[in-house]
Amino acid sequence: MTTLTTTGTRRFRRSALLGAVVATALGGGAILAACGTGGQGGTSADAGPAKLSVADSYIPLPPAGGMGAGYLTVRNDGGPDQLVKVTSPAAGSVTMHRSTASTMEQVNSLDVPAHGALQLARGGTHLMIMDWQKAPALGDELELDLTFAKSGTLSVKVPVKELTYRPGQS
Ligand SMILES: [Cu+2]
Repeated sequence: MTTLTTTGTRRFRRSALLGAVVATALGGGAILAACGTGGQGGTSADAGPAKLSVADSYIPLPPAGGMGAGYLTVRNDGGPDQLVKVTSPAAGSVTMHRSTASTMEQVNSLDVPAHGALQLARGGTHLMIMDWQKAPALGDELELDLTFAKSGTLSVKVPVKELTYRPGQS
């Protein structure tokens, strides 16, 4: 039955992800530590509150029952902040990933630079979404709740687009 196939696929994908998490624990310590100290550095030049907005968000249509990716840009017209958690009522698991040359690793936070932008885009930093409540379809708008260290939680509706979609296309 289809249900069994789906479960099998999901279990396989999840263990692949766990592998990535273990790899992060072994090799990513320096990166996480660097993020932590970056947040505490307290550069006085940009001490004001962050002013965040989200643009160009989309989720390429995931394969049935499969893992999806999420892309978006967090613009910031104020002081520095950090994206520390992402959740969704539409999915059981949303994690932040950073792509490296050969693989990708899970990260606990992503810097939103002062008067700059945090970009989650193809080939780079992205969201990994699993355990959908209901298989996403083209045209769906799925809620993502982005929690920032200083600014609290920002909820955005993210459209599901074709697999080949790039921002700027209609
Ligand atoms: Cu990933």
